[in-house]
Amino acid sequence: MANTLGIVKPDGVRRKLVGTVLSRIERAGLIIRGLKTLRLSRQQAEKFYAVHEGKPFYKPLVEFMTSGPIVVMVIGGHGSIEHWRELMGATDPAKAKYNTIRREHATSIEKNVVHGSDSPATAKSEIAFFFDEDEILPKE
Ligand code: 3AN
Repeated sequence: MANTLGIVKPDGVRRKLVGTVLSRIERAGLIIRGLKTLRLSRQQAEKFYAVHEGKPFYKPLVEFMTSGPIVVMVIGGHGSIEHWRELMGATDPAKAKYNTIRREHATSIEKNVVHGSDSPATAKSEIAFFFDEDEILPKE
């Protein structure tokens, strides 16, 4: 029952998709255990995406992620990591399955509305990046 980190990226907030994303998570039976709105500094975005440093999309990605507010959330529930990634769909919206958030709402591989951790280790470090322990609802 590990938690995962979800983000509504600046394009999603700008396009007023926060409610849609939260609603999909809840309808899927997952639980929102932590939630906040913030704007990443350049330094924070560079650190968050450090694994992509040196890739051609790294700089534009940092630009984009700092271009406006984001919503970060701790998502819990059975199989939350995989389940949230299924709801998001593939990174490239053109390759994402029908009825996924990215297929329905993303406008490009970069402006793809949402983020989700890809493994238990990543989930742990990404959650700690944004949330203190006491900002996360305990598991019941
Ligand atoms: P995901 O968010 O699906 O786990 P990652 O972690 O591989 O994807 O990539 C992080 C973010 O970097 C993506 N959400 C996307 O915004 C951007 N990105 C990844 N690959 C590309 C690419 N080939 N071109 C442009 N942006 C990319």
